[in-house]
This record gives sequence, structure tokens and C-alpha cells, in this order.
Amino acid sequence: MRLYTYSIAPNPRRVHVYLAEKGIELTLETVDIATAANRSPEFLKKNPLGGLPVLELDDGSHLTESLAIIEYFEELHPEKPMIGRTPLERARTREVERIAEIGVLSQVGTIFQNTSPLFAGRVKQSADAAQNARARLANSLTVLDHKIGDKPFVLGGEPTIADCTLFAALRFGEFAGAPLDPGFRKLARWYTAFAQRPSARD
Ligand SMILES: N[C@@H](CCC(=O)N[C@@H](CS)C(=O)NCC(=O)O)C(=O)O
Repeated sequence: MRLYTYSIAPNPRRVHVYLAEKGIELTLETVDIATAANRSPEFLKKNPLGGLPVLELDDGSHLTESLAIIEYFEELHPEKPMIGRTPLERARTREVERIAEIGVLSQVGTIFQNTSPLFAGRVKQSADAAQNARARLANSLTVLDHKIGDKPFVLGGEPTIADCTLFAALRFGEFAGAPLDPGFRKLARWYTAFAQRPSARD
């Protein structure tokens, strides 16, 4: 198997964090988003949507969508579970992971696309869209701050896929002009601690 990736981008990063937490080693091949290598005809054969990461399976087929890739590896390597052990734990983990992706990562992406000069020539930027995304982001962070409380990890005593997505989303926020407000004190404590883990290194 081979992972086509661009490690500093948030969706690839959450897969990298997950793989490192699980101790899974994989052949990595960088596809440079900055030079639009992910939009080349060759790469679009692997993923017609052009997004990264993409997992190439041993039969030559491709699996896209970072969460699907993570869940595939979780099924292959159920030991040291990162989506919980019971049906309710798994549902709770997925609940928070979805909030981290849709409520944080996606909103940071919307802010970035609507404010960064890098996107000025590519999309019709809207200050209103950025402002709405900032409001949705703040709501999600309020919920997550409360959920994390004083726990070492997002769901409790062990890292889960929710930690992977949330870490990648907040790291992206630093780059995208939407850094975590330190007023979210529980989240800030968790983020600082998680960033020290080997899995979180660039
Ligand atoms: N929903 C997809 C999103 C994939 C995606 O959009 N990845 C970004 C990097 S975070 C990308 O490749 N952007 C460059 C582009 O679309 O040209 C996933 O979770 O894998």
C-alpha cells in the first residue's frame, strides 16, 4: 500500500497522526498541492476530485476520503482501538470526530479560502462567508472545550480518531489565520499537550 499525501495539509495530517499513534508504517509519496501536482491528469486518475490523501491498495485501486482511510486501517488493526471499544464509545467518538471535522476543520477551511490572498484568484471571496464560518467555529469550539474538560484526550484516557482530526484542524487554523483563542482554556491545554506527542510532529 502507498499513501499519496501532503503532510502539512489538514486531511493528510490527520491520517499521519492516526498512523503514528497506531504504529502503522506505510510508504508515503508526496503530491505537491502548492504546484497543483494533485490536479495533474495522472493524479486525477487516482482521485478524480484531486484531494489528498489517497491510499493506493495492493490491487492498484484507490481509496479516497481521510476518514474512510482511517476506518479501513482501524478495521485491519483493531488492537489499541482508536474508535472506542463498545457501541456507545464508538458512537461518542464518531460524534466528536464529526464536530471536529465539520465544525472546526471545515470552518477553518472556509475562513482560509475567503480571506487568504492565495485563494484570491481562485474563488470569489466573501467577507460574510468568512464571518459566518468564524461564528460556527466559535460555537463548535465552545462545545468541544466543554466536552474535553479536564480529560487527557478528547474522549478520555486514550487518544482516538477525534484527537487526530481536532489536532489537524487546530494546526491548520494557525496557518489559516484562525488560531485557537486561548480563552478556550480546556482545548488550549489539550492542544499544547497533544502537540508534544511524537505523532504530532511535522
Ligand atoms: N474530504 C476529503 C478532503 C480532501 C481534500 O480536500 N484535501 C485537501 C488537503 S486538506 C486537498 O487536497 N486540497 C487541494 C485541492 O483540492 O486541490 C478528505 O477528507 O480526504
